[in-house]
Order: sequence, then structure tokens, then C-alpha cells
Amino acid sequence: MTKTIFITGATAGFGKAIAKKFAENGYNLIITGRRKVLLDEFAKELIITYNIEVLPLCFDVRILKQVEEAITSLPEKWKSIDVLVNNAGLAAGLNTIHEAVLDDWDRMIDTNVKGLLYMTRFVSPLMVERKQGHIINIGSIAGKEVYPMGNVYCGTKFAVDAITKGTRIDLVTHNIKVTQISPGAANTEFSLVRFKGDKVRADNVYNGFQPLSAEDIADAAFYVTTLPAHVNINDLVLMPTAQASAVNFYKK
Ligand code: NDP
Ligand code: 8X3
Repeated sequence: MTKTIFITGATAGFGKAIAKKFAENGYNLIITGRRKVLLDEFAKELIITYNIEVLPLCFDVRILKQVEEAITSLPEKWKSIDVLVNNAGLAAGLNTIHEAVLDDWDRMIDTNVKGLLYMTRFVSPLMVERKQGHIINIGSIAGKEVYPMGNVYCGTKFAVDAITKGTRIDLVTHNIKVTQISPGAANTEFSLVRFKGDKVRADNVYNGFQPLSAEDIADAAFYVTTLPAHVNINDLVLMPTAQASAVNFYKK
């Protein structure tokens, strides 16, 4: 029986690589993002390349009504979701607490925390009904350690860490696996978004060492779904070899 994975934020970075990895392995995919053109083009590419079924859903995870509508109106055959990857997220800005841009805080909290919660609230009942499923939340090293000017971004990822644990506790009696993947520095659109399109500043984050790639995270996401039914990875922290903590890098 072909399995179905639902991935939020599949127009770039980790989500896009995760979509390709699971497509390669024969899954049907529900992929989301706000950039409709990118999303639809990617869906077409996946269908042609991997001969699988893909349902692109363009919505903003911050908007409760859009999340609810997207999931409650899923055609019946797409409601059997085996894996949900709560990946859509961002950092906005890198400022001290007294100088931060308030809109940056709203965007991060609304996306990384509330968006993940909305998705989980609407998808998990479908898994509970089938007594099976796997929820993978993309956390971060920023959810393990707080770093200078990381304040609210770190706060959202610490929240993901706690919510992942709470989700696992609430769903354990329903046979649902809940995993967090917590990466260190990975070169995606993440820093370009954080620094609001400043490419020089974004590229500088990854200068002098080899960061993780989106494909490294996709491999980890696939790995955690390949384990026997009685085995769950609770939390997988993966870092570039040249990164020892949130702020310690070996740069050449
Ligand atoms: P990218 O910026 O490359 O991709 C982010 C994805 O999220 C895009 O597809 C974007 O799509 C989507 N997205 C963002 N906001 C929304 C929204 N409101 N509604 C729907 N989709 C949204 O970043 P990464 O792939 O690096 O990041 C993915 C996750 O991994 C995030 O949660 C991030 O915090 C986390 N992370 C990243 C690390 C890194 O170093 N890169 C390390 C650790 C964790 P669109 O713009 O089309 O909506
Ligand atoms: C992304 C990694 O270290 O920039 O979550 O916060 S970091």
C-alpha cells in the first residue's frame, strides 16, 4: 500500500529535499507553501520524475482558517496521512531584545509555534482515527541552546521541543510516533530570509566551514521513518562536524 507524507514548507530548503527523498522512495506527497508558482512547478516535476501522486496545497500555516480548510477539505484518499512533517518555519532578524522589530517576533511565533500547532491539531485526529501515524517536527539546535540575539527564534524552537514532548505523551496510547529533528547550521534560504534578502550577510554565515545540506536533513527524516514499528527516535540532533554548539564553529 502506497504511503502518504504531508510536508509543510516544501517550496525550498529542507521541505523540498524531504519531498524529493520520500518521492524517490515511492511515497505520495501533500506539499505546501505560500509561493504558488514554485509549489505547482515542483509538484509537476515530482510527478514526472518519480511517477507518484502529488497534491500541492498553497496556504499560510499562520492562518487558522486556511489550515483548517486545507485539511478538512482533503479528498478522502488523501486523508490517510502516514507521516506529517511540520517543517515550515523561519527566523526573522537577529537583534537584541530591546532593539528587535516587533513584526519579526509575530512572524516567528505565528509560524514556528502556532502554525505547527494548527497543523498538528487538524492532522493528528486523522492519525488517531487510523491508530497509526508519525509526526516529525523540525526543531533546531536553537531549541536546545540560546545564543546571543537568538532570543525569540530560540524561544520558538524551545517551544517546538516542549510541544513535541507533549504531543508524544498525548498520542502514545494511539500508536502514533512523534519525533523531533534538531539540526545545526544548514545552507538553505534560511539566512536569506533571516537577513531579509541580504545575500552577502546570509552567505557569510556559511563561510569557512561545510554546513549541513537540505539533503542531510532529508536523509535523517527518511531514516526515522524506516525503523521497526516498536522503535521511535524521540529527538535527533544533527550538526555539521565543524559546529560544536550553537555558537562554536571551526572555520578555516
Ligand atoms: P527555507 O527558508 O529554505 O524554507 C522554509 C520553507 O517554509 C519554505 O518552503 C517556505 O515556503 C515555508 N514557509 C515559511 N513560512 C511559511 C508560512 N507562513 N506558511 C507556509 N509555509 C511557510 O528554510 P529551511 O528549509 O532552512 O527551514 C525549514 C525549517 O527548519 C524551519 O522550521 C527552520 O526553523 C528549521 N531549521 C533550519 C535550520 C537551518 O540552518 N537552515 C537549522 C535548524 C532548523 P513559502 O515561502 O513558499 O511559504
Ligand atoms: C537554525 C540554526 O543556529 O541559526 O535553526 O539557529 S541557528
